[in-house]
Amino acid sequence: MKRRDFVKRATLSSFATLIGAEIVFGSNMLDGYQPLAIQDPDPFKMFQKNKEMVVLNDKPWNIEAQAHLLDDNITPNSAMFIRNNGLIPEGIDASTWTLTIDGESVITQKTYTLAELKTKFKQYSYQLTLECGGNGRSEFNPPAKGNQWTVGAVHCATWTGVRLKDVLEDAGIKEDAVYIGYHAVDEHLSRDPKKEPISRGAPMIKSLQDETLLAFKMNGEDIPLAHGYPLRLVAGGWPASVSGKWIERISIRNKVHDGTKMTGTAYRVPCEPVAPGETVKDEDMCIIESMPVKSLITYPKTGATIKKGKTLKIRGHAWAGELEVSKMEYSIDFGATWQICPIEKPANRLAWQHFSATVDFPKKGYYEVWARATDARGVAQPMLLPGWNPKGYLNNACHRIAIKVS
Ligand SMILES: Nc1nc2c(c(=O)[nH]1)N[C@H]1C(S)=C(S)[C@@H](COP(=O)(O)O)O[C@H]1N2
Ligand SMILES: [Mo]
Repeated sequence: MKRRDFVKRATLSSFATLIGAEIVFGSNMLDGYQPLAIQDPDPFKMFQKNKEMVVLNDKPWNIEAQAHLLDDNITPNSAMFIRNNGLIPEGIDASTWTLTIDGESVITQKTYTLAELKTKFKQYSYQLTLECGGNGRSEFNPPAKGNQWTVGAVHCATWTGVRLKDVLEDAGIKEDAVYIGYHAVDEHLSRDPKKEPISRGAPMIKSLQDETLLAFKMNGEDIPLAHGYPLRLVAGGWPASVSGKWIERISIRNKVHDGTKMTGTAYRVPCEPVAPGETVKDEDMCIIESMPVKSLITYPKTGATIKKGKTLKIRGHAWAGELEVSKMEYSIDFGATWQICPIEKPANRLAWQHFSATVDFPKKGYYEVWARATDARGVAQPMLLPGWNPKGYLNNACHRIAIKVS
């Protein structure tokens, strides 16, 4: 009963903030009623996104970037894709927020306020590539259900927080620990409080990495609400679904975490390649871990026209999950020949790397520029769609842009 009242009051005040005025008779509104003024909200204003971002779904909110919007080395909020499985929480009060560490494999269950986290543990900042496991899903055939991401479900912002490792070790990790699982406060679409929209996690080896943070800042400011304010797990290089937003509890598990979206076809792919459309048995599916090598041409925007005799500067980013990108190439002849282009070192481990090149075109006409990255183990991006899987994950095919020389 208490929580219900609280939610209602908090909702009223967040409605008022969105509308920009007090809702005078707001206490008469039935729980769940949405004032007309926000029934059709402007997502670009609400989330402070660039107007060229593409809304894929509004219930829940899923919004993606276009390649040219991701040109910055450090992605600003305005170009960061939003991926939600449930409803963005309302009325969050950071001053009363707590994080609990529990689970079968915790030595002492502990609860920390945000202030305690910030003062008790050393703070670190890392730039981290977070890509949705379903980025590129729109190209799979037979089509995969889910948000039809094209290329824009990736970002690389700077996150500041404390190491998950330091917090877990403070509570104490039993020897039988295998995995961590996160629990967040976003509501299931059904609004059934017993259901979690998502509760994923990572093996201990990833959880204890230096770069795996419990973050409270993004690009030097409070994390925007849609990206996990006031506390977010960030695990760069792995499917971004591991990076739980609005985290209130982390369980140290003595088995692989079995929360919502850890099983079945969710964020899992066939352990061995299968034919397109094939049904795959549960026990033949494996959890996605490090993301594959990939790159994006962020300048110019596809469709650009240049004058004959002029060279074209291209640039973009490349990333490879846990690995570094060691080679970057581009092709202007549909992949028949490839030119090497310089690739910078990452700002830190798990940050994307920048490439640029000056391209010459032999004559007037239509061209495509294709980009191909190779990781430190020598694995290159495929030119065409990689292995089909039931939910359309891990499409790391080469990115292409169209260019006309006139
Ligand atoms: N609590 C919570 N965390 C979440 C999600 C969610 O729905 N709820 N979505 C996950 C998925 S699938 C992705 S791809 C990333 C997206 O992060 P972003 O919205 O900050 O870009 O958040 C992850 N963390
Ligand atoms: Mo995702």
